[in-house]
Amino acid sequence: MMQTEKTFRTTCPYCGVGCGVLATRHDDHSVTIQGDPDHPANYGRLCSKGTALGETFGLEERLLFPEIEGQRCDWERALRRVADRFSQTIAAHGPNSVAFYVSGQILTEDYYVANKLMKGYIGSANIDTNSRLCMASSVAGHKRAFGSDTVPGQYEDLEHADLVILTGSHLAWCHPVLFQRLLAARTTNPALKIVVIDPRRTTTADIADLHLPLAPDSDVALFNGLLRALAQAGKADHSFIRNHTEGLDDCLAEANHYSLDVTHHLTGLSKEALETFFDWFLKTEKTVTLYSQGVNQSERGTDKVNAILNCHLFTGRIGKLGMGPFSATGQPNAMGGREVGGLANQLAAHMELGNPQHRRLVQSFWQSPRLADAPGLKAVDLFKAVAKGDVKALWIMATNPVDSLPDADAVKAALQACPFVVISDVSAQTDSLPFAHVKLPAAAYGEKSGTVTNSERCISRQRSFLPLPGDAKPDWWIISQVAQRMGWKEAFDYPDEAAIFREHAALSAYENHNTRDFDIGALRNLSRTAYDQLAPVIWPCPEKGARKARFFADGHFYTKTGRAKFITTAPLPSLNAAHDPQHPFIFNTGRVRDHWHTMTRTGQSERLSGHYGEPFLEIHPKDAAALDLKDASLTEISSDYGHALLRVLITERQRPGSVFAPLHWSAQYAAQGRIGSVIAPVTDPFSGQPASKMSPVAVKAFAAAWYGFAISVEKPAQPKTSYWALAKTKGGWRMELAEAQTDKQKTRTDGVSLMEQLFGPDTATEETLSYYDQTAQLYRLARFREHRLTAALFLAPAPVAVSRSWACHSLTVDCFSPQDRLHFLAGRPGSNRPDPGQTLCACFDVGINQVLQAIKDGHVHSVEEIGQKIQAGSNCGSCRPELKRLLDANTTIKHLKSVS
Ligand SMILES: Nc1nc2c(c(=O)[nH]1)N[C@H]1C(S)=C(S)[C@@H](COP(=O)(O)OP(=O)(O)OC[C@H]3O[C@@H](n4cnc5c(=O)[nH]c(N)nc54)[C@H](O)[C@@H]3O)O[C@H]1N2
Ligand SMILES: Nc1nc2c(c(=O)[nH]1)N[C@H]1C(S)=C(S)[C@@H](COP(=O)(O)OP(=O)(O)OC[C@H]3O[C@@H](n4cnc5c(=O)[nH]c(N)nc54)[C@H](O)[C@@H]3O)O[C@H]1N2
Ligand code: SF4
Ligand SMILES: [Mo]
Repeated sequence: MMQTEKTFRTTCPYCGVGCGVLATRHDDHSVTIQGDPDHPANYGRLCSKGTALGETFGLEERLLFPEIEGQRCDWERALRRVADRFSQTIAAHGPNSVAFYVSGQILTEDYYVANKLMKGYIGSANIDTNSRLCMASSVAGHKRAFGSDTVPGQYEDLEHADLVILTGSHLAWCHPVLFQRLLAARTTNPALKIVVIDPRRTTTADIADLHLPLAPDSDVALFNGLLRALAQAGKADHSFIRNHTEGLDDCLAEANHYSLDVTHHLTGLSKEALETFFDWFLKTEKTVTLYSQGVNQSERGTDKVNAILNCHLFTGRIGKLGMGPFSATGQPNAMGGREVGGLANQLAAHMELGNPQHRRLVQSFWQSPRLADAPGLKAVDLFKAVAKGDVKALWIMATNPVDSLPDADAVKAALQACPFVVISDVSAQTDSLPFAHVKLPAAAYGEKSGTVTNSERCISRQRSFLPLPGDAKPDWWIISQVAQRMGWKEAFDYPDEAAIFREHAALSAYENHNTRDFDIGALRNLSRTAYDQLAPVIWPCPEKGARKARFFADGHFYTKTGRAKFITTAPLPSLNAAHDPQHPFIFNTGRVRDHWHTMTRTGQSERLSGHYGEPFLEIHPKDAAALDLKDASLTEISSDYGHALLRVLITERQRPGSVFAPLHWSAQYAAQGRIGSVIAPVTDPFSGQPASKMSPVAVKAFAAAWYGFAISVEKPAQPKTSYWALAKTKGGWRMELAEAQTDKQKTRTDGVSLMEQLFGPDTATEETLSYYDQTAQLYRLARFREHRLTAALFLAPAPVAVSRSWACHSLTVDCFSPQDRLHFLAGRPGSNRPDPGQTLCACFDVGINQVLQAIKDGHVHSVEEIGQKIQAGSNCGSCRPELKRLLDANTTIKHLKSVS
């Protein structure tokens, strides 16, 4: 057979680290993924999500054909319908009656044409993006201080710093390769200190020299306190402040209120901890402050950003190697979206909607019939306008607002009421799609081609290495075709994505003359071949003149005066959840290591579904005890907006009074796991970014009549029970279940009927065995086909106590002997099938019990040795903090035992 195996150089589609990937397509259509050793973001490293990319290329869940009102149709009809309905709506109600809601997960070329169509041709700025939920506060903070949305930092700064402050960032899980670079830097430079500022003790905090578990949303007070301490210690960089900044006096006057006592009082941090933090910052020139959603997603997110920037400006620690503020972006193309001006209050190429000169320039470059002249609606307001009927036609691309926006049930209702909704997605199964009048199948990662920009402003190519399946088409093509059918043929007649990129690059340079930070003029004439071969490049890269090595090193900023601005930041009056007796807990939300947002892709990977199999709520032991919540039971959280049903995870990592849940579980994977419905639609006044980390909620125990656990080879149907959560596992699927307490007793027939609800009636070739323990009320059913297990269901009055990993593993066993069947029904692993335990290392599929066994056997004494002996932690490294914790806990116990 002819060998057609081929390796493609591309970029990871998940987080903003933007790692280079080598994708090798094999003759059997499988794809293997490796880190690209030559990419400057990762130099060959990948994390668990990147490593498992090969498991997400299946077509089972893909949206492959356009649909109108649920009926498959050809592209011409679908495009025509979208174009006609948008044109008619605009003709009848004006340009602001339509809107696009797009995403940091489309490519720069897609984003550029969407923004051009809305702002330059439709003539409205009603295009906003999920970046509003993500980076908007950083954008607003940068603009206030620098006059431009410039991220001055670069990854290599982490390697040259002596102090790295991670605030509102769970780097180990959310930017794992950057985290690895940081750990490697500490190995080379043992003097490097790491401070983690996060109300939760995360696994990122485990590696910190100092963890500051501040009170939620008290960051402004903390950094104001730091600014005061810097001033008092005489740490001002006077020449930098005098020559390159303004506004310090007012800013300092405010900061001076934050004495150690006041800061201690507001942040809840001990004075010793504060003094240590201040002291390290005072003494360390090479300091990087890296921040993410704990900073941005807040009612005072923009002020938090500026409070950080103030401290760096004050000390002149900006624009130089090994120092500076650094906002770590979330999505793979969050930065590209900012470059094309994808937010409702921006114009293209880092130009301003509010600047008439910029508007003239963009319009003359586009030669467009009109140009939006006022900011459009920001995400939360956009959906409110949809609900009110002001926006009558909405096109959603590459984002799932029914899950990810706050007050998500209101978003559902808005979409339900909207006369015309178009959704472009790669998945046929998202929570938003049922509301679409027209569904458009987009090309997915691996099929699409274009560019993305990562957190350090590095533009990299995503290259296609898989054929387009079904009728799927790239997003830029879909948007351009609609634009052409709306009457703008010439302006959107792009032969390919390279042509769009050239136009984007040319606009960035157009009459720029170093007045705008974003300039990639050197790339404006790339041929198709040069575009295809484009190596990763960090902007700016102007066509003429020297390329700036670093922004702000020369003291030049993009404000009117050319000076950076100190911004006076005072905490807003607090939302103060603790004072709402109906909702006494603060609800903090975020991410887990192995899932990506609403799980449309990572949910398909068995390896990535092993770390956490269901939605959960972290709660402090004291709070759990007061509420009579037992570990592994279920809990209901509720707010004025909605409620969710989650598994209880009791942990001291959580602050008393706060609870935490991940945002990932959609209605595709859990009955009531959509936590977006619980979040209050409170936004930052400057950025419009929702405060997704701080909603007041009530927490109570869920009274269950019974709990269940099921596994199956085929995907089970969604049952009608109060609780269920579905996850992929090796050989099939697993599901957790529970039903609310009723008067009805659990009976045998309930088990059989639930089994049938989930898996259908058993076929002639299948045999169902059951086991019933009347006293303990345990009920177990298992279905076999020949020697293999096809499905099983365990029911009990308390959370089902069988090992999940062992049960799941049974799906892959070739030969079930009669004795194995009995063992299985008894819920116990046979001695020939040890239980690996919960997945700890997703890269090599190593379970917690395997690690514990290796420790117990005395084979391993360090994280490195665990890697050498059983591979865990030796690839992406994001489980290393968890390995270290296991090692510490278990070697200490052993040591104590041997002493006693
Ligand atoms: N595994 C994984 N990685 C991802 C993603 C994913 O879905 N999964 N998504 C990507 C995207 S789009 C984004 S935006 C990034 C997000 O990356 P991060 O911002 O690092 O992740 P989060 O978990 O949202 O939140 C970070 C931390 O902020 C803390 N926090 C909450 N409130 C406060 C506060 O008041 N002050 C401070 N200082 N901290 C607080 C939370 O406890 C949490 O640990 O991750 C990216 N990477
Ligand atoms: N409570 C709470 N809510 C949050 C957050 C939080 O921390 N807490 N974080 C917020 C943040 S930072 C973010 S970034 C958002 C993320 O939230 P979303 O953007 O809603 O989440 P995703 O699951 O990434 O949605 C992307 C969708 O695009 C589809 N898709 C993937 N690739 C393509 C493509 O190439 N083209 C098209 N057309 N579709 C594609 C996927 O199948 C999926 O349906 O969530 C926000 N919401
Ligand atoms: S850190 Fe992981 S998810 Fe982020 S880009 Fe790199 S491989 Fe992808
Ligand atoms: Mo994000």
